[in-house]
Amino acid sequence: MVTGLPGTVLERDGAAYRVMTSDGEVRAVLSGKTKRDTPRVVVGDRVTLLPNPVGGLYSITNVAERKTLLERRVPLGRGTRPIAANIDTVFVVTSNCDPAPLPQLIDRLLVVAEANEIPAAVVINKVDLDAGVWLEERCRKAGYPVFRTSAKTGEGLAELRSAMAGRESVVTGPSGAGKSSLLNALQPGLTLRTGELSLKQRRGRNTTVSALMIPFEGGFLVDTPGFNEVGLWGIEPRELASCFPEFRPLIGECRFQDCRHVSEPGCRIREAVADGAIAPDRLESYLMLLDETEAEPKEWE
Ligand SMILES: Nc1nc2c(ncn2[C@@H]2O[C@H](COP(=O)(O)OP(=O)(O)O)[C@@H](O)[C@H]2O)c(=O)[nH]1
Ligand SMILES: [Mg+2]
Ligand SMILES: [Zn+2]
Repeated sequence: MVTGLPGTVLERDGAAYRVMTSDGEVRAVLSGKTKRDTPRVVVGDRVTLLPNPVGGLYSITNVAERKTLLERRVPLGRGTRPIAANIDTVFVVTSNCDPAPLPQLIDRLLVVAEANEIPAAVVINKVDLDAGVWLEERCRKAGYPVFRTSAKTGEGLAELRSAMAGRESVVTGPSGAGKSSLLNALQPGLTLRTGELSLKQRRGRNTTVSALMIPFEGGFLVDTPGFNEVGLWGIEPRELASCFPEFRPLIGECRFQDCRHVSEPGCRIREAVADGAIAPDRLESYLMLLDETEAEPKEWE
């Protein structure tokens, strides 16, 4: 009886996969059974490998149940496509200034994480340039853990490192916030593809867009081209409010069961905004994203 070798999928490589094991990196293909059970193995999948008796590629004989799954919705009724499995945290990196933070952009990324049921955290970088706390307070009030960092002075890097150590993370956020600088400060020499080219530019170049896992701090970074471009496709307008953690306890408490929290009387979420319990610009983000989800073409459903 041969016991399987556990591994973590790093990248798809044609018909094969690059898999990290305790014996180093190997290449593997799906066994016939795995192909039937889990036809779409993705980066982050925890797999069991058996060596091929005649040498060559390993065989993936089992895929462990996924803790989390980042999925992209596909138009025209073709359902969803898995992108990466077992992500522990999505870190949304923003800067306190230079460029000025865009709360609605941060909220959009947080909603994408929520819609995929992946825990999110906010990293506020460049605190050496601006030590202000309004953004931190706003994000904490919404229920998110916040890290304050400076890639320049090293402030807050130890806390960020321990939050990432041994775990699987996605780092996303607007261009110029300091993502590359932060990751490089943690692990010098690191290069990610993320954010270097937009999806449109990559498509124009006819290159494959697929996720990649990079060993990092005893865990992994998921380099998924354009996490923000995973977008809000397929989020139902009525599930949007539940993607705002501080709204969740109030959903169902409004006078109307189908309250959209736009202008209905007896809306508990709008009352909470008026009372100062919910930040007004969080409601603004919700309303902006609601418009977007309601405007989506529906033919793919
Ligand atoms: N003062 C200061 N500048 C920073 C910090 N982090 C990044 N930068 C600068 O901000 C610019 C954008 O950083 P970069 O890492 O390329 O951002 P990315 O687009 O999010 O990857 C660069 O000029 C960095 O040197 C920081 O914590 N403090
Ligand atoms: Mg960068
Ligand atoms: Zn309401």
